Amino acid sequence: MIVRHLSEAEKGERKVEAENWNSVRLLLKEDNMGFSFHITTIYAGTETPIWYQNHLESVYCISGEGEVETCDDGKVYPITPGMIYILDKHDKHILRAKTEMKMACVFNPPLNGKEVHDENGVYPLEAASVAE
Ligand code: 9YT
Repeated sequence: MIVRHLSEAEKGERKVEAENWNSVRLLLKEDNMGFSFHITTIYAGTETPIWYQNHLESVYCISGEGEVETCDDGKVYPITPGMIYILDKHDKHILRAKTEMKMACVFNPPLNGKEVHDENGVYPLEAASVAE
């Protein structure tokens, strides 16, 4: 069994910083679980375009408030604690945080831990192999 704690993980390399968010990657590809699990903090007042063309992601809101808009149909879904959105179609979307939001995120395939979004809001699959 593997045991980790957020308060320890966020002190080291598991914490990745981007302009609008940071993410503590508690479970990664190297753990061989077939998915990765992250606690992501989205900064208040930010708007982030995201399109995971190579990954499926589920995002559960632990705290904070915001909204997510799916680009294909312009639908806007409020985000509140307890809400989960599941990007089962590699949905292109825009994530807006009204307050700081804490999210639990699961990725399939798993991230290797180094990824930050490229200019299209994408994690290239190649990033995984480069870091291996
Ligand atoms: C909700 C979301 O996708 N935020 C971007 C960061 C991502 N969750 C990650 O890399 O952990």
